[in-house]
Amino acid sequence: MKLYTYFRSSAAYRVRIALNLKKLAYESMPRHLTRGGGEHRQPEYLAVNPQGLIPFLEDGAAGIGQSLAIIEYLDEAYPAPPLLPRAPVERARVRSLALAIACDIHPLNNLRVLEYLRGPLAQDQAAVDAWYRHWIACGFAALEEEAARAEGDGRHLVGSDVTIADICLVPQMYNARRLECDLAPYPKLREVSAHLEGLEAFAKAAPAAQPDAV
Ligand SMILES: N[C@@H](CCC(=O)N[C@@H](CS)C(=O)NCC(=O)O)C(=O)O
Repeated sequence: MKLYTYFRSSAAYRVRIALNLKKLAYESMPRHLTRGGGEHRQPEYLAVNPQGLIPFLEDGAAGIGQSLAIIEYLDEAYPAPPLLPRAPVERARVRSLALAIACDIHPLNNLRVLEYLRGPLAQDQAAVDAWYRHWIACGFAALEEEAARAEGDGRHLVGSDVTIADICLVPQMYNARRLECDLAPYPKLREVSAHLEGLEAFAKAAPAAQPDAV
């Protein structure tokens, strides 16, 4: 298996966690997101992934983009350990929390969005940082409330096993800390993330542990 990745990409971080949880070996194919205008924008990478985003997984002849599609593929093709609960309501709850992060928080703070704010919209760095923190705060406030209702055990967002919701949470917490967001209002999210970050599969997937970390 080959994973096109970038050490700081939180979407790739999700996939690295899933691969590690399932103990799947993979070759890391780093593509730097800012060097030379972004290696993910080069024709060579666009030929691999026309969406021009990181991550992208190759498993034999199959190529898959979009982190949640990749993770669900891995969960179906390599079922142990499962990353979704069995009960339909719990599966939906896990997906709802994962999507709240992957669709409603992360895209607003993606590199190309921040570049558009800085470039065509002529916003200074202070305004861009305020934008970033605003969308984290909006998303995390809802997630903290949801975490209280999701009946997690305090170490996982839902239930007592690692799920795709947890896999999305930890990289988003990493982003929030990197941008010095105030995390004091989210004790549940902090508690769950602190536990998960101590697990080997999460620690090995962390940005600082990647071969392309600079
Ligand atoms: N929804 C996509 C998001 C992928 C994505 O946006 N990746 C970021 C890195 S975390 C990226 O490639 N950004 C490049 C850019 O914004 O130019 C997924 O979950 O895989």
